[in-house]
Amino acid sequence: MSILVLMDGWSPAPWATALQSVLPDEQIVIYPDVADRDAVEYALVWAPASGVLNQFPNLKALFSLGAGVDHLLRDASLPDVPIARIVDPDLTGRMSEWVVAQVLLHHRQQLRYLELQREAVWQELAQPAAADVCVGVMGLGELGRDAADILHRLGFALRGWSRTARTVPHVSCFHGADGLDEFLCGTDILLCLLPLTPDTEALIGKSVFDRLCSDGPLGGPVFINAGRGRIQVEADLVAALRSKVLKGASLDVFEGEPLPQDSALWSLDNVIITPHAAAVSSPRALSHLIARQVQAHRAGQTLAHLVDRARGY
Ligand code: NDP
Ligand code: OXD
Repeated sequence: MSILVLMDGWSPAPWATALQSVLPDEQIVIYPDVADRDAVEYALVWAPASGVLNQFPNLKALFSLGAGVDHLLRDASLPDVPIARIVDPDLTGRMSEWVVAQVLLHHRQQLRYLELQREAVWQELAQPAAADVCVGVMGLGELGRDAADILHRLGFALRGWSRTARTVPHVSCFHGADGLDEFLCGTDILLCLLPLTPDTEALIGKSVFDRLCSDGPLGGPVFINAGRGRIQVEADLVAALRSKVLKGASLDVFEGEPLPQDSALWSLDNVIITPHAAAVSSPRALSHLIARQVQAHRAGQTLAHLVDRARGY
């Protein structure tokens, strides 16, 4: 019996090493060097090519090595076994660090201060209080709720938007298509921590940007996305940033990754770009979660953090 490590774009060796150290009695194999495909019971995966997982007839469960599972669900021939995703304090903490850094960079007008610094200009900018700035969090899941909690402690006002009705401390909650308008019109900084599903694909474009609070204390709304790139319509995003419908943006995810060299986003001076690095999955930290999951499943228990395929996340 063996556990497969299969990934595209990530290095599998650190995952195999970390997993072997916490599951010393298990046989860990790395795709494509798999002598006995029938022996594979569990697979740790990131962005497998469509059809590959179908080659393992005795799979019992799949572990997405990210919180998102769009990289798996796009495979129409995915084996019909439970899929568990990453929910872990290490990943959540990394995402909240990135979110807080980006919110503060825009709130404290750091892009403008850097321009002034380059011109050797000593000039203080008017600074609104955090309490006068509303961060609207799209996606009140594991990551959205943690980010909201920390932003609340920094003093920001908070709104949240989810698919179903949620109650989150210190967050004015809205949900569904009916709640979107009211959510957006009071939002100064729009933070996307949504999963990519058929319902969220291309959700954030011109009509969303136009509905954000245009007369807020920052002098224009800001868009921050660490959810998935295909949730944003990049042509609309570029137009909104050029026309100053949006004052600025921080983007970790893109319609196509790596972001193409010729993307207009690279050259806009009101945009901060990171290369899908907001919350990396750490083999050392996450191997413990995977080991607990494998042990629980072998003991006949239900896996934690299961994905609902019909919902898409
Ligand atoms: P969760 O599944 O815990 O939360 C998802 C949230 O999105 C829920 O609140 C859900 O609503 C909401 N949602 C889903 N579909 C819709 C919809 N159609 N309309 C409104 N709200 C919707 O996910 P996580 O918080 O763990 O992760 C979120 C995403 O972050 C991941 O799917 C991944 O794409 C991205 N990510 C990016 C990383 C990076 O490095 N850039 C790293 C890790 C994750 P409800 O509460 O009603 O179910
Ligand atoms: C994830 C990611 O989904 O890294 O965890 O994008």
